[in-house]
Amino acid sequence: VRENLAPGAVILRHFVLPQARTILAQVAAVVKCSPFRHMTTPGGYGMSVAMTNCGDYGWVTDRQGYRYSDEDPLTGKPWPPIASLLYQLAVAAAEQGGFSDFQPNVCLINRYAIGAKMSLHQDKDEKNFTYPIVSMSFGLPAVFQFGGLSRSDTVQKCLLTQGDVVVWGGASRLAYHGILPVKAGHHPDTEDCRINLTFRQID
Ligand code: MD3
Ligand code: FE
Repeated sequence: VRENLAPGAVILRHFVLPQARTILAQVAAVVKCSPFRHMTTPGGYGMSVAMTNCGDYGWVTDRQGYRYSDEDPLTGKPWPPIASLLYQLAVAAAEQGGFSDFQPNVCLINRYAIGAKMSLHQDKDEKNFTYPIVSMSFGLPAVFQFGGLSRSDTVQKCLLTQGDVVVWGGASRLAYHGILPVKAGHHPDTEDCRINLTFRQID
């Protein structure tokens, strides 16, 4: 099921629902090597979302700033690789969204406990904005907000649930977006949290 959310943004509802439990097991394997951690923003705030990465690079933030790093600052080791199933599903989703040459080399993994949120922001730490970002959601539902190229533009809201995939490219690539605080609930596959994966290509 394919819906156009905004110019350049396509939601593929339940695109990875059949693979959800396998993907969550692959996330658990990543977390054994590179655990979830609450990173600090350059302004000194602890993020409510816990994060880790797999891939050639991972997105990190600390008092020095936001950046991509080829090693996990917590372990000093490279990030675990992107499992081939995950890679293939991200590439297939991008293709459905109209992006045929996507070779993601970063997968940022976000874990939202109940009450965790992500404030409105733009993703602009990547060099090349012609590549899309592919996101996959699992576990508890969350309200996703997305607006325009200015923080003050009006936002639309949409609910993201287990297995939903969104491809963000073209005119939507630099849109402001965020996640409202996750409401209390229980999901059989994640217990009491929401997991989001974002695939990026940063070369
Ligand atoms: C729209 N993550 O990791 S995914 C992020 O659910 C992030 O964890 C949210 O925003 C989450 O940066 C939202 C959907 C998403 C991801 C990237 C985008 C939407 C986007 C980039 C541009 C426009
Ligand atoms: Fe983002």
